[in-house]
Amino acid sequence: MKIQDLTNNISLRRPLESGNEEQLQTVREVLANVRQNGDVAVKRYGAKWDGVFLKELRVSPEEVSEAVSSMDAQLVEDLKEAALNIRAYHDKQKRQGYRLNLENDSWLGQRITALEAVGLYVPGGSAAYPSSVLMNVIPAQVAGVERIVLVSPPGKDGKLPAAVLTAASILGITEIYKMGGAQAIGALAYGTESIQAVDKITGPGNIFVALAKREVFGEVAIDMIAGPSEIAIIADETAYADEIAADLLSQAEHDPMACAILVTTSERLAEEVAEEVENQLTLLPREAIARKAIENFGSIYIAETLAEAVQAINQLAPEHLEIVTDNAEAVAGQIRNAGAIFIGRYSSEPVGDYFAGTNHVLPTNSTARFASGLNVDDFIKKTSVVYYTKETWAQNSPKIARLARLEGLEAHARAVESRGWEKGDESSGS
Ligand code: HSO
Ligand code: ZN
Repeated sequence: MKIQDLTNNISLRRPLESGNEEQLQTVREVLANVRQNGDVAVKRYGAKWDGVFLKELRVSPEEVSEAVSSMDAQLVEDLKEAALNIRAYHDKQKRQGYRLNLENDSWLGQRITALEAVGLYVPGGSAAYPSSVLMNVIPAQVAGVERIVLVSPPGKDGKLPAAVLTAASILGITEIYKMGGAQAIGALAYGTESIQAVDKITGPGNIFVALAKREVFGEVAIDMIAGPSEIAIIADETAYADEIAADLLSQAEHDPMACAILVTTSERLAEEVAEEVENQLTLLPREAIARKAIENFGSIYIAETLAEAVQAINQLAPEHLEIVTDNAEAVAGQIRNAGAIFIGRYSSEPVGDYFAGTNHVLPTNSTARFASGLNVDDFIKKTSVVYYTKETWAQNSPKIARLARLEGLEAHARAVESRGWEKGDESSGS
């Protein structure tokens, strides 16, 4: 890993994969076809890209129970415990509506309503993570979403990974379809004969899925378009090089485009971590991926002071930030921009990926400057409510009419003025 002096202009901003014209054309064609031909189109694309033609897209209860019983019992327990932790953390995010009482029995309100139906996309292959099923589904359940649909591309054997089905089953999710790619996004957005459309689509996917999500956005809501994983670590003399290296590699193994950065005040640590990363890399099953990530976006920076390190991190706005320093809690207090913060030696990043209860769907590419990790708010909406009684109307309608005329909107002015005293008493609101 390259060691360099911190210059305060480091940036994690990497080109967001935005696909090429040909890929976009394909996605548009697939979406149009699914919109027009429904299930048939979904199944044909499945045959073409997943290598299996399915008569039935929906996963049967038998398939789910078969998957669950094939799993190691301890792993099922671990998933359950993780699910409990995630639920406990997200329960605290639940919101109440509110009411602001005005004079004369008038009131304003904000009503919280869960989205009715959401679809979660679970990628196929080696990125089919049961932990991501938990992280996407639980906030939706806590929000009170009634219908949660899961879609994922099947393997050539026409099956979904047992671990994904088990995670879904632990959460009580029963509406699961074997479909992937742009066709799955089309099916969720437009609906088909066998799949009802949803209101929001969440979850990561390959470039075709990302492009399709962008295309259907507006007709349905989508979550963020997540980029490759990122980890930044602030460490001082008190940190252990082998632990820091291991944590950097934990995110490097996700993707050749993943990013791993150490900012340290200790030259000794910088050198030892560089050496450790190399040693540990050769021992990793996913060495090839992690090595590419380290080569592409792995760096060690030496800062003069912790304050300088903090400033650099706030500019970076990394997805994950670990703070392994003396008095790490105090340092954490100075961080403005990070998707998630892990304090101290024992809060290694994977603690949050799997188990602590915080969400692992987090803003990447420096978007932590303005964005938050997936949370309960992503699955609710807020509706404002106004109830003016006759008295409040009478007091305020001249002001409203004047403001309307200021904007040249006469019909607005006349609408508020049209309420007349002579027409009798106000009707009751609720
Ligand atoms: N660290 C990833 C999430 C994940 N890790 C899933 C393991 N499984 C998000 O950046
Ligand atoms: Zn991870």
